Amino acid sequence: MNAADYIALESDFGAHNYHPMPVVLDKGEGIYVWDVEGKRYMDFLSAYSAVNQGHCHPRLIEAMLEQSKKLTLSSRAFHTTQLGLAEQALAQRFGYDKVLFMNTGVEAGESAIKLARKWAYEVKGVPANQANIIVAEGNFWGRTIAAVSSSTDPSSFHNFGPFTPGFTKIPYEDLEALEIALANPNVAAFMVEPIQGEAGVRVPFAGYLKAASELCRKHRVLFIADEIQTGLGRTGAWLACLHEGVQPDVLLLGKALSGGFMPVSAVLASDEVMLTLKPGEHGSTFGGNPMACVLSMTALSIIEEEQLVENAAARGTQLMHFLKSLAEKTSLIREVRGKGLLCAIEINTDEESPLAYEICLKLMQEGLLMKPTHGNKIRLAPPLTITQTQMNEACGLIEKVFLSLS
Ligand code: IF1
Repeated sequence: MNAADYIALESDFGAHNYHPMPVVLDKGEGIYVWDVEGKRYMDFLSAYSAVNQGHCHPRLIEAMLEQSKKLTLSSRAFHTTQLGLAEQALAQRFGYDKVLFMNTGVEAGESAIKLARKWAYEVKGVPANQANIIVAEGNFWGRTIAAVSSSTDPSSFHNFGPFTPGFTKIPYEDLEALEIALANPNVAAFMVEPIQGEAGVRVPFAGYLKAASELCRKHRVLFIADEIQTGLGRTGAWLACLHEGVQPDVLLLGKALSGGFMPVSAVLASDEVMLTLKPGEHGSTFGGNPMACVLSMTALSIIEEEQLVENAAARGTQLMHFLKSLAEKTSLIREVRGKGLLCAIEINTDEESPLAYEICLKLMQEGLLMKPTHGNKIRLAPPLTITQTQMNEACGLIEKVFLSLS
C-alpha cells in the first residue's frame, strides 16, 4: 500500500473530524518521523506537545514492555504497587498534597471543574448548583460538552448544544474583567492556560498569571492552571506558571505525562480541595492504571535526567532569535511569539487565506512537519530533545521556504 491507499482507507472508514497534512507517518524516533515512503521529517508539532521526550523514547519502551508482562490494568477496585509511587512522584515534584490520575487531558479538565464545584459547595459555602467557573475567551481544553460549553470558538461548539451552564467568559489577559467577574460570590474557580495553545500560542504579558492568581486568592477562588500543553518543560520551565513563580491551586497535566505512549493526565491539588471527593464520587476504568503510572514516572525522570527543561529554554532562545531575525527579512510574517519550545509564526494574512497551509506544504517538502492553527498561525513545537545542530538545520529550512516565497 502507498500513501494514497492509507489516506483512502481513513476517508472510507473513518470520521472526517480532521483535515490532516497529506503525509502518512509510519515510524518515529526522537525528533524524527518517517512516512510510508521512507522520507524523514523533523516533527515540529510533537503530537501537540505529547512527545516532549521525543518519539518512542527507549526508556519508555522498556518501561512499557516490563510492565506489560506484569499488570497493565487492575481498576481502582484494588490497590496496586505503582499508583502510590506515581502519585508521590507527581505530588512531590510539583508541590501538592494529592494527585488524581485520569486519562485524556479533557478528563483532567472535567475532573478539575467537578472538584472546584464540590469545594465551592462544601468548603466555600456557595449555594447548591450555583457554582460558577470563569474561563478565558480563546480557551481550549478539549472536546466534551462541558469543554465546548466554555468555548468561544464556533468550530468547537457550533451545533453541539444545549450547553452546560455555569461558565463566565472573560477576555484573556484582562485583569479588570477578571476582577469584575470575581465579584460574583458564587465563583468557584478561574481555569486558564498560562499560554493559549490552540488560539495560536498567545503569551500573556509578564505578570498576568501572578496578578490573576493573586486576585483569585483575594476572592477565595481556585486558580486552576491548564498546563496540559504548556507543562512538563515545554516552555523552558517545569510549568509555564513557574516563569512567574505562580503555584496554581489546581494543576492540570497531560500529553507528555506519558511521553506519547498512552493517554495519561492528572489533577494536582491540596487536601482541602482533593479530599472533597469521597469514595465512589468520581473515577475512571483506566485512571491511574499501573501501566500509566510506570510511564508517567519514567516520563518525568527522562525530563529530569536529560535536562529537557534546560534544553527547551536554550533551544527556545535559539529558535525565537532566528524567528525574530526572519521576520525582519520577509513581509509574510506579521508576528512571531512563544516561550521555550512553544512558538508560533503569524502569517500576514487573514485566517481564511490558504497561505499558511501552503507554507506548511513547502516545509513538508523540505523535511519539516508543521501545521497551521486557526488559519494563519503556524505552531513550532519540536520535541524538547532537539539539539542545537538540529535546530540550526530546521531554521535553515524555514528561512529557505520563507525567502523563496518573499
Ligand atoms: C484536538 C493543541 C488543541 C489542550 C489543553 C486540554 C486539552 C488540550 C491546553 C485536552 C488538547 C489537543 C487536542 C487536539 C488538538 C490539540 C490542541 F493546542 F494542543 F494543539 F486543540 F488546542 N488542555 N489539545 O491543548 O487534552 O483531551 O486532547 O488529551 O482536539 O484537535 P485531550
